[in-house]
Amino acid sequence: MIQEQEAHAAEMERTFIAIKPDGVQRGLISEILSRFERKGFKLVAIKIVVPSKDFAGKHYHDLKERPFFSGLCDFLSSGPVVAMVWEGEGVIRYGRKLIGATDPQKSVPGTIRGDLAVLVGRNIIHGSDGPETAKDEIKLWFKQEELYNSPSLASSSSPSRN
Ligand code: IDP
Ligand code: MG
Repeated sequence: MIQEQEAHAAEMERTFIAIKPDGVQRGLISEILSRFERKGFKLVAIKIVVPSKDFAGKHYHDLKERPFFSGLCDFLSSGPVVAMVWEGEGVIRYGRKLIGATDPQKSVPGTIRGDLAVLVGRNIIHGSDGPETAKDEIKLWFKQEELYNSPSLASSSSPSRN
């Protein structure tokens, strides 16, 4: 049983979430964090970074043929970004639900973009769109040692958490 739990923890799903410069500038950090936290997802890494334009281009590499690519990279590198890794069952797909559609005009009320944004170019938050992207983006933004790993259940000699 303990082994099963450990294996489960080791494979726990993770996603990369970033509050873009517009979200930080508008003072929406705690609002966004609280939506993920209240849902029950676990924050395993967080830092503030101002990415270079080159780094922003790596992050958005799949969009490099799009007409808005350069402007998008300029924007992502225009100020502080809150880069995070969130963990939990179904966090990749459900994180996208919490975020809402790419275009805030099409995001339903109740979602982050639906409630807090108006323009597609200023949609305040990024979330990985699938397991492969999540893995790649976590690796791009974080070193392994920056990610919190829960202590092993088996080796824990601390008092019961009940
Ligand atoms: P996503 O952020 O919902 O995953 P993507 O299609 O991956 O959406 O696009 C990345 C980002 O590029 C969007 O969040 C948005 O800020 C920007 N973007 C997407 N489409 C447009 C557009 O048509 N005009 C301007 N910016 C766009
Ligand atoms: Mg995307």
